[in-house]
Amino acid sequence: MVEWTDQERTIINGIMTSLDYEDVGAKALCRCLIVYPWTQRYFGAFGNLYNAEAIKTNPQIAAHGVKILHGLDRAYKNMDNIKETYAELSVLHSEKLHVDPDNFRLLADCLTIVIASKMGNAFKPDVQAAWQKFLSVVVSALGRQYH
Ligand code: HNI
Repeated sequence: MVEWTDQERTIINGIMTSLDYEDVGAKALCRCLIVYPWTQRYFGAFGNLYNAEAIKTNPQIAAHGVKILHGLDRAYKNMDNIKETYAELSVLHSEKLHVDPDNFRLLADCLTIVIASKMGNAFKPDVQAAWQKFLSVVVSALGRQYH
């Protein structure tokens, strides 16, 4: 099981509670779809993804970005049991959606970039370390049902 120090918990709590879900969720998913265009293949039913502008102004993508952050919320509220918390979501992504699990890491990195750019100087190395540890556990838990 993953161990969290008080400092890590405080940092993750600080980021999650100050997160603007609408803004960050949309920006992170858009960035993922633009930077790694093969991730668009899973969103064929989401309308126009023709170019970066279309992706950034697509309301279905923005709404889905928020949904993903609500998914992240579950991990943050169950820090000591992230694997179990994500068991169902992992099955959904593997068996129903057939999302390549490598893409979880890509989206997690986009999320980190968006948050870092919003936090600026406050995104210090120890903050980044705790945040990336949290996302690594999320990525691993989401990929768990693939093995
Ligand atoms: Ni993901 C649906 C959470 C990464 C493609 N995804 C969901 C839902 C949640 C969620 C929550 C809604 C489930 C439901 O309806 O019961 N996804 C997460 C989280 C991450 C993630 C927390 C990583 C941090 N998803 C990804 C990635 C892709 C992805 C990387 C593809 C590149 N997800 C999808 C698709 C759906 C989805 C596709 C279904 C969308 C729909 O509504 O049809």
